[in-house]
Amino acid sequence: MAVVAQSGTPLTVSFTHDLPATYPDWIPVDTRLTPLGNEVRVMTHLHGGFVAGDSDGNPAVTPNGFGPGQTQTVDYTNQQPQMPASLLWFHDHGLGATRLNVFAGLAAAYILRDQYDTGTEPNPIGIPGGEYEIPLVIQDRRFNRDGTFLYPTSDIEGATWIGEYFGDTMLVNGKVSPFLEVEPRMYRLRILNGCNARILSLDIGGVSFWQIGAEGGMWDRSVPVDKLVLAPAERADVIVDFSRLAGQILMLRNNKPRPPVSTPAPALPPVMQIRVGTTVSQPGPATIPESLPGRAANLNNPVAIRYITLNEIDVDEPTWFLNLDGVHFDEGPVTETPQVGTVEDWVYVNLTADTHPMHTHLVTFQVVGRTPFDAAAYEEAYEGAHGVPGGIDPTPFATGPMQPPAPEERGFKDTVKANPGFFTTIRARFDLPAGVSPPQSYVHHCHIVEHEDNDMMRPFTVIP
Ligand SMILES: [Cu+2]
Repeated sequence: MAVVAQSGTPLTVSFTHDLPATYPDWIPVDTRLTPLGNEVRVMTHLHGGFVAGDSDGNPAVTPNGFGPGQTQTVDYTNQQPQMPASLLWFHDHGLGATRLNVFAGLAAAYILRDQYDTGTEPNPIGIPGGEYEIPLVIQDRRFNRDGTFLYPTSDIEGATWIGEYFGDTMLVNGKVSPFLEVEPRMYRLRILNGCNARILSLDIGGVSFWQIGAEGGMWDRSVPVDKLVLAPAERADVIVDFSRLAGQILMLRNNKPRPPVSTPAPALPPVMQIRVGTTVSQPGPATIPESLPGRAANLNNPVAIRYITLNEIDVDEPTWFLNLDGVHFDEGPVTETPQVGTVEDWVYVNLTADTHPMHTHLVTFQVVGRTPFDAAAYEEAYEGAHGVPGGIDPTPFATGPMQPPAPEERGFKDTVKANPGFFTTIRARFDLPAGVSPPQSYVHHCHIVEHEDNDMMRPFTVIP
């Protein structure tokens, strides 16, 4: 399903818990991580939403979530410019159980329109619309022989939680072995990586993509890209021209992402077959528009810089967990407290071996760049009980200049790949929606949902 809303028009939504009171056996809860054991507690988060803390669906505000028969009612502001025409998604965010609730199916698309991006054809932008605009939600899954979903348990004694869930079957919009029939003309594909942990690197065998936007909406111009490297929760809005491919059978394929992106995922190449027909029923746009009515991210004058470390502790032991700033999610005082209306730089200092897609609630951000550094030396200098604490500048350990963001990072984003061997700098303005007063509490976390659940997430509070 998808909710379609208008940018600028607020929406009130009620989510009612109509699920069983406790988890069935095929959803293996690790009761060390959940606030109420094996009870099903749901909480829906609008990913990319600019909303008040108590409409955000986050565990800093409602750590116990919502139980059977309870209703979570939220106000989605759809306010401009923070929520322009864009592809968002809403999904469960239950504390310690997000990976399981999303895996089991609590995720869907949320599409925002405006006067330019109307979703119809023709439109003022000159891009494909109507049935030629196709949202593609990609998720990998495993199955039992009876067709039910399989989520494995840990083989570490005393643990149920696993470090990452990787499927052996790709689903697009919930379909196994999907195919898409297209006409030989231009299409707009809106792709969301909805996997728990898999980083996708997508291509259509030499067919070019023209990317026109990402998480934070449309850009100011189109950018050619040959592959789409999307970590969990990242989105790409692309135009693909099938007009010279009439009669061909193509494959949307997933490849191993190139370094410095790093992931332990086993290979899973086939995503979706694309069958190009021979007749066009509606010609649509003839050219890819060069300029677009969106925006590039260009924030200035940060008033603060925060260093946030990414640590992985006791790998392959029963006490295995991940963290931000060397502390658990709810351990100690809230350390990230931006003042409302100010711009801050947040620096994600990756001390692990893999890429983590870091997601901030409330704000979309500019990717400033990634700086290579000697992670081992930094760690050795500052290591505490559970990794390196937050707040320590890694710049003295840099081994080269900051690398600029990739061309496909030109717009505002809500999820960024923090690659190993680098510290990654993002910049955001911490505004609050109209009529919402500070303090307001949110979270930021890794969007590998296994990591988020254990315990790579921290609260932050926007203060007066
Ligand atoms: Cu992670």
